[in-house]
Amino acid sequence: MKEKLEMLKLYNGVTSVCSVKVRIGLAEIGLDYEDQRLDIQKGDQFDPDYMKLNPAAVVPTLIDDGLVLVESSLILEYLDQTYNQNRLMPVDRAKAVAARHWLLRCLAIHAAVNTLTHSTVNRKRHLASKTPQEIEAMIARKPDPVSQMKRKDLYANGLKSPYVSQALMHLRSAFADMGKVLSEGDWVTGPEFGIADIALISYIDRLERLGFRGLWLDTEPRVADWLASMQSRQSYQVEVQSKIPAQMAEAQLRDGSEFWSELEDRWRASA
Ligand SMILES: N[C@@H](CCC(=O)N[C@@H](CS)C(=O)NCC(=O)O)C(=O)O
Repeated sequence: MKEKLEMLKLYNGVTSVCSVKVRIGLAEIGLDYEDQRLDIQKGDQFDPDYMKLNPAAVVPTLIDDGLVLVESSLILEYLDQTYNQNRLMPVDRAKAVAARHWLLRCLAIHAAVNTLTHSTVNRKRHLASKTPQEIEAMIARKPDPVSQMKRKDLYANGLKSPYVSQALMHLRSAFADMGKVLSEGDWVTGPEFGIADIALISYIDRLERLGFRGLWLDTEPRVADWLASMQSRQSYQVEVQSKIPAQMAEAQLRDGSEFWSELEDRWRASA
């Protein structure tokens, strides 16, 4: 196990799903960290100094003793390997592969949750508070032209965007697979809590915070039970529940719930 020479530094956003994922991982392992909070609504991620660390201009970024790490799933695995003797990774070969598969799937699941967040509450807020030119300028700051294209489409078309169809397809298969594995054990890779549970919690939690729990409640009730177990862990309470201001959480739920009926129609139509 590596000796920790200096405090880990985590650049993160308070509600950002991939930041939450790493913060929960740090708490589960029992690692302290220096909390470098970025306001991604304001655009702190585009600061040129920050972009030297994370050229994609996204959070999170972890600094460990001069080593710069990006990508939340990789950061989780690095922390487990370096400071936790791989205790969050299943020992069983097949279960370890399954855990890594979930870490990879997080890229698509992240994109899906990002789509549902931006096509609903974020779109509504930006359209209400910014001119079309301001929205265009905000999107133009994103370094990746494909991300720009996606964001433009979500703000133009909301839940009618084709990216929403893609998001629902990935979520449907993720929930079905979660339901299946959760019928075999309490956690995503079996009877032991592990890295795949930490990797997935923030995404499902965000959907619930948007008022979209109908995406799994009736069809995959085991996902709801798993989410409740995750939310009762101390790591979640400390790193999510107590850090997201109540007012912010209430506004997200109120705004998101307005879109549930339209989203539900799309969800049923795409089944
Ligand atoms: N695959 C990356 C995704 C990182 C990402 O997109 N982060 C979001 C917050 S969850 C972000 O920083 N967004 C800022 C923006 O879109 O400008 C990871 O898991 O770390």
